[in-house]
Amino acid sequence: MALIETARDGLIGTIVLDHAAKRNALSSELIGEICAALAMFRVENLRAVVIRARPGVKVWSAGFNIAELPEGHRDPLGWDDPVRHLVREIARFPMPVIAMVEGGVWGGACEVVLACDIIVIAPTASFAITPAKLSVPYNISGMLTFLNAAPACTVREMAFTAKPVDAARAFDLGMVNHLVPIEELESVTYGIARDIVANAPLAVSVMKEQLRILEAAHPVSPEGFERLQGLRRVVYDSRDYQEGLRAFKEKRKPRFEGM
Ligand code: YZS
Repeated sequence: MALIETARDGLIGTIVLDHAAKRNALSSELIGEICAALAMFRVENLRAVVIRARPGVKVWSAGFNIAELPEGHRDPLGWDDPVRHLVREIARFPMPVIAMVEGGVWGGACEVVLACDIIVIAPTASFAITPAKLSVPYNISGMLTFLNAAPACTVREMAFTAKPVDAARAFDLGMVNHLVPIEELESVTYGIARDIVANAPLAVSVMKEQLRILEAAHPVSPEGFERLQGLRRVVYDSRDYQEGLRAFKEKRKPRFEGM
């Protein structure tokens, strides 16, 4: 695989993000490779999976591949977009998926990490929710991932400011399971994976699925759902959305007008 590496140690599988040149931006190609690796691990009946980047990275992942966002008048983060696929694959993977994180985690990658079952981070990790930087209408199930992972007031602050939350704060807020010194990142992560695979796989798998269903149990009326979609459309139909994409490609600050 060109953009990731995979490894196995007993019943534990590892996926290493390995596209440093693009800061592990979540292109459809990279996500396709992660999903293929998860599918392979599923067939091999592995009982825990670790998703990580190469040791020492400054950026764990720069988020959605901005070059692939549609130019306008089309939902950029619809049901079929690659990040949504990946989040669903992680949630539906029958065994726990552990994110092992050092470095910055941006936008869609922040959602991917928060969708993992267990998160272990080093002091260099940071997390940013970035749609307001680009004028992107984040999608509804993605907002739910954030709300399930952090207190609502934290999600608001992160979404409205788009500023990264550092490792210590992420840990204090309960967004991640463990914050450990960099030298212990691997031993703690794989120690948790070994504890999991020593347990009864059917019970673990069923509890994961129970929790997934319960976390998603937020009924929305048809009218409420249509309003949520309509609100998003205001953003992706706007000039600001096109300006956000153009500014990123031209490597300049965007000039947003609110329309
Ligand atoms: O110029 P080249 O070809 O070398 O490519 C550059 C960047 O353009 C590319 N790159 C990306 N390409 C596509 N999508 C991205 N998200 C992305 N991020 C980076 O990687 C090459 C190296 O980037 P540099 O900027 O030179 O690297 P560096 O100086 O180390 O800075 C790293 C960061 C991560 C700080 C910087 O690349 C950055 O600010 N990237 C954008 C971070 C971001 O805003 N991500 C959110 C993407 N949006 C989403 O996930 C959602 C759609 S949303 O917006 O709704 O949250």
